[in-house]
Amino acid sequence: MPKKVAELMVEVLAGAGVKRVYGVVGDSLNGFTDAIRSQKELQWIHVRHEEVAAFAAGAEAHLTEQLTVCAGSCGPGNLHLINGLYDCHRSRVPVLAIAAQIPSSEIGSGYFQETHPEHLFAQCSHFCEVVSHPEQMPRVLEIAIQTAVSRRGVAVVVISGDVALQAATVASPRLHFPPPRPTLCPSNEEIESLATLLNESKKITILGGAGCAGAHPELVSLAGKLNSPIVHAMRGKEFIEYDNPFDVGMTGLLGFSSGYYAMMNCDLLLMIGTDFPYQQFFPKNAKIAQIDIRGEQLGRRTKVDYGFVGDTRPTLRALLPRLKQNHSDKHLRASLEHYGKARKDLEDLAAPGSGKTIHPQHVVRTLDELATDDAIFSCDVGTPTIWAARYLTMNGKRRLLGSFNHGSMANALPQGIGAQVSHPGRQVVTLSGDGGLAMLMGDLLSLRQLKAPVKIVVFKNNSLAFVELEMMAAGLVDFETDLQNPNFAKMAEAVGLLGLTAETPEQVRPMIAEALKHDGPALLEVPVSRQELSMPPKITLEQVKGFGLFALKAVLSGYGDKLIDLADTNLWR
Ligand SMILES: Cc1cc2nc3c(=O)[nH]c(=O)nc-3n(C[C@H](O)[C@H](O)[C@H](O)COP(=O)(O)OP(=O)(O)OC[C@H]3O[C@@H](n4cnc5c(N)ncnc54)[C@H](O)[C@@H]3O)c2cc1C
Ligand SMILES: Cc1ncc(C[n+]2csc(CCOP(=O)(O)OP(=O)(O)O)c2C)c(N)n1
Ligand SMILES: [Mg+2]
Repeated sequence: MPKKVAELMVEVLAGAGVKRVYGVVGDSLNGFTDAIRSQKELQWIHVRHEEVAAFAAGAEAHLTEQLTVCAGSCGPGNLHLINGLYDCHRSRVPVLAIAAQIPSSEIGSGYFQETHPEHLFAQCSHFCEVVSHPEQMPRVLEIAIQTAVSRRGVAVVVISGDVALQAATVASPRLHFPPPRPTLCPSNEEIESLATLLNESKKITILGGAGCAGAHPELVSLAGKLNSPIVHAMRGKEFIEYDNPFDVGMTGLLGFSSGYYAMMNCDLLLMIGTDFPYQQFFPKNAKIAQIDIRGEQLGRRTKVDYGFVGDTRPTLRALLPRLKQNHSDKHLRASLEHYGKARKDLEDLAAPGSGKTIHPQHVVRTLDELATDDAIFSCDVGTPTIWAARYLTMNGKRRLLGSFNHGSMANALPQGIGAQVSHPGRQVVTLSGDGGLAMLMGDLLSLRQLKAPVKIVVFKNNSLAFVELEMMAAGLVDFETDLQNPNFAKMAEAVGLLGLTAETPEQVRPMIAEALKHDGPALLEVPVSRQELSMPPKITLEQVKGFGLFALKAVLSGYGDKLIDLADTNLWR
């Protein structure tokens, strides 16, 4: 029997090191899923919504740095992948999507379930092509894989079910090499000029991001030579913050005032592997140098005076021997002192709370203390992102997943699924919003079916609280942010999970411990206070005006107490 195109596809994927395909089956995918069924190297991970498949594949790709695959059947099936794929693409993780297409003879007729995935996915992929003839396989799939891996991001292969079932014309995969790992470093002259610049500057601050992964010792040595504080962007948290005597926290709305001031008070800002997006947090008068592996990233967020293309680790290795010790540590000491104060204020906010009020900060602080040394966390977009940024401690083994660049709600549970399935022995914990969990709640069912012992902590503030914050900051009265929630713990029990509720501050610790200890998936809901907004590190006139305006409206609406609470706990600290 000649090999079918679908069988060849599976062989190519397995040869490229793919372990899992996340998705939902469907007629147009039958050839592909049947080819998976009849072999052992690739596993099909059955979820309940294709968006979850894409997020889960992205989480696996982020954690393993390996190509991961998701798949959807024709029309609505693969259309559901789209938001998750956007997230993968913007996070630059190598994910391949197989988008099945309607029968090839019907394309263009407005047939049942007809869409044009090559148009739909064009914006969220580096490569998106249709296979309409068996002779295109495996070449098109191999180009897709190479593109996803080398450009880091999404590639999409669109294929009709009937084409996948045809006889392959090529017998086996064409590519037989491991993923290339070139060393990318600025030229000697460029390194020399960067060294001169750094040697001549005294007040230097480093802003590091996710592109510093794998270069922790070099980064810390660099800061030691330059006596410079290190500020990190959110996606750099897991790679930069730990064991780092130069760490002064994050900047941005969710950051620390210390991160903000360290950047604003320097003479030279050195950006390394970061695409920190918020322009208003960059210094206006300092010189700025930027190192990034992608030339197109240079100057994307701020003016840049010196731009270098290089991989962080080899670049810093080439740079370090050329650097002189900076003997002035005033800037560093001031920044560290400031950080100490900002941290202490945040720790005070993590107090257990009184009566029945549970502070979300306390929940995350406790979770941070009780979770294992190599736990994998995911946090929903919304206030859980704030608590994760501020209260989860990274240590080089723990990992943190979020939808940080795309900013999509409902990411935490799907990413938790991908993390757990690909790392069966590790503790996986989601910080889920009550809005975020509800958005893709169907996949709670997958936890049981996949025997994935993910622990879900639900921050039940009965609100879309982050948007409430945004509305208040804009001087608006909050509108349609209320959530009428079910009893999530009972619901979890009904679908076969352990369901727990921490009703008082005293119950938080024992309940988290119980959930973490449970040998299976567990959901812990915690009713948390609704107005625990975070402190913007810099209060601009615009923000004060916004809050002031809100105060007026809020009082008129009878919300005055909320605002006092907000000002007390956050803004003026
Ligand atoms: C609700 C919400 C609020 C947020 N608030 C904040 C906030 O207050 N502060 C904050 O910091 N973030 C915040 N974020 C996250 C923010 O949107 C960005 O995702 C984040 O700042 C980007 O972090 P990064 O620069 O580390 O990562 P990325 O944006 O992924 O950038 C990484 C950069 O490194 C480069 N790179 C990759 N590999 C290498 C390598 N080997 N060598 C050199 N360069 C490399 C890439 O080309 C890229 O330019 C928030 C997100 C959400 C959802
Ligand atoms: C898919 C999607 N829809 C809407 C938004 C806008 N948004 C950002 S945060 C948020 C509220 C999140 O609510 P919840 O999950 O309950 O977290 P909370 O902020 O209440 O802790 C909304 C609606 C978004 N980012 N993504
Ligand atoms: Mg909420």
